[in-house]
Amino acid sequence: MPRAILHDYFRSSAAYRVRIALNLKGVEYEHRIVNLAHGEQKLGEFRAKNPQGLIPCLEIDGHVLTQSLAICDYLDAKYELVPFVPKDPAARSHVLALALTVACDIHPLNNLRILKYITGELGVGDEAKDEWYRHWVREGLTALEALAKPRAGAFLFGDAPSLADICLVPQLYNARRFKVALAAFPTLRRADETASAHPAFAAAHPDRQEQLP
Ligand SMILES: N[C@@H](CCC(=O)N[C@@H](CS)C(=O)NCC(=O)O)C(=O)O
Repeated sequence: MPRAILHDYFRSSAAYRVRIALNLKGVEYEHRIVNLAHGEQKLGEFRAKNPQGLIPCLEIDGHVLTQSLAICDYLDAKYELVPFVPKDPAARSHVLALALTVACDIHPLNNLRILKYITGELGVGDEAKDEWYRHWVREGLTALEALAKPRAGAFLFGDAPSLADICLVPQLYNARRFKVALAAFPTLRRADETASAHPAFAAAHPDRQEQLP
């Protein structure tokens, strides 16, 4: 019996974070696909689990958990294997700052519902929508590069995977999909390359998930 059920969609970067986190902790899980392209996240059955109508949602140990970083925090509190944040308070704050730069200040501006709203209700064309996406990603990644550089190693913080890499890798996957140039971010690219070669990250990659139209 799987220990957990992840409500998932292959291209969702927030769900991708949780796939990585589950793999790093060695937690077995099964996927329940919520097809974002068909708006299934807004439908009653799923919405009863997450009133926000957003994925991911993780059912585990009798709990229904939402918000990818809160889910990562649950897994980290429960399983010691591969700690997601360092114990030292200053290092911990730094890793959280890296992760939150992605999760709070880049990703929410480029989420599906935001892009749909600006093209739908606000009547913005596809070209302007893509430029909106690229603008906020470039701005966010520029700050992230500067913030990460002094304390990065093979990974975004030091030489072990952390919550910062869990957020970085899906965001760079997304940036590439939207053709954001990444040449100016050598620290981020190095960490992404190291992390992507790690089996827990590799198994979580969208190309390794069920592909849906
Ligand atoms: N802060 C949330 C964000 C969740 C989120 O935005 N999920 C996206 C997929 S990456 C979603 O479900 N979007 C559906 C929509 O925008 O309608 C988290 O980290 O879990």
